Amino acid sequence: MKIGLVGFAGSGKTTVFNTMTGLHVPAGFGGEVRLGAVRVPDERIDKLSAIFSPKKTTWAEMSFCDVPGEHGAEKKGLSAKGLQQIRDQEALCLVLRDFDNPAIEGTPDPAGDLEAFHVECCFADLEIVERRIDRLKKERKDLAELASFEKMKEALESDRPLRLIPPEELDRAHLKGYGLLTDRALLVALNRDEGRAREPMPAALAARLGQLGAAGMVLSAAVEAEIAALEPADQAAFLADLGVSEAALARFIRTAYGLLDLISFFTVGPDEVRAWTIRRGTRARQAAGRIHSDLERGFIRAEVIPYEVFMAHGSEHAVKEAGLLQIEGKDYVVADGDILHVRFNV
Ligand SMILES: Nc1nc2c(ncn2[C@@H]2O[C@H](COP(=O)(O)OP(=O)(O)OP(=O)(O)O)[C@@H](O)[C@H]2O)c(=O)[nH]1
Ligand SMILES: [Mg+2]
Repeated sequence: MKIGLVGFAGSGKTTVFNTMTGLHVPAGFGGEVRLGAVRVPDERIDKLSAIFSPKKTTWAEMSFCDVPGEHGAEKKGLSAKGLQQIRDQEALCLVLRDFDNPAIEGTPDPAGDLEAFHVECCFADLEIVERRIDRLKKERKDLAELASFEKMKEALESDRPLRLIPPEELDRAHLKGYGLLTDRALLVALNRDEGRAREPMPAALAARLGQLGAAGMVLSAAVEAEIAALEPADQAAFLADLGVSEAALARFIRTAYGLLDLISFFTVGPDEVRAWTIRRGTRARQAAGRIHSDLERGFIRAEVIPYEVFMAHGSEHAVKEAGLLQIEGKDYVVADGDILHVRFNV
């Protein structure tokens, strides 16, 4: 999963990037696009790894991309270059400034910034959608695609992001390659001064996020970046002082997994214990394809042990003895925490 940190100049994107990755990229004006990957903490993997003592343990990964803000523009706005950098991301984390930044005029206006960003993205998408409609009308070929684009036009003109159109109403195969911004999952990080880190998101802002199909979290990036750089054992006391229960990265991951409806399944063995991330609802055969395309192609069956069942019995052998090994076919819907062993033949 690749998440782009986006937003207006000086909102704290680079500081949020440092908070999430534990890196020390200098904050301040501009800079370049930067990438940083983090391990998705999962106690279940820690425990499975302790049992199997594999040669290798692999946690799920999430990567962050820090997209630099644009300075010197007279008003808020995103240039063509800025928009392109945002289009390249899989999911968006919009950082909203809710602290006084001496380098930027005007008091913080996170709700206004959210609207400005939303409107810019709608306009940018509408331009692409209209151009495609003109083209399709001239060519008079693909009526299904034209219908999809008309549907999108209608949504955008009434200020609705494309992500709100349910899958049964829009064939997203038509959207591939267009980089439509409002179809990206959106997670909003309200970035505050440390004194206000424990205040909840204002109700009106939370309601607006709901309307936009977005999720939100509050953080105080400047101080949380410092905390993230400490030894894990030392972090808890500082987080408690700040009034939050867990690290910003853990909060972010929980919010993102919820928003994107992601779950993890595991593979285990003496070589590797590993977490894999999939969307809830993914079937066994497609899940096997995450591991390797051969496993999807030659899929025969999956042997499944739910994590809790495994831990209750302590070994695969004991699970089998107890008659609890599940033998599942290609259409089995993989559940969070399933330990999968795929039988295949190519
Ligand atoms: N008080 C306070 N200051 C912050 C917070 N987050 C960032 N800052 C400060 O705001 C300034 C800008 O932060 P950056 O992280 O560079 O912001 P940015 O969005 O990456 O900026 P550009 O990439 O130039 O658009 C820096 O001086 C940060 O130290 C915060 O939560 N509280
Ligand atoms: Mg920056």
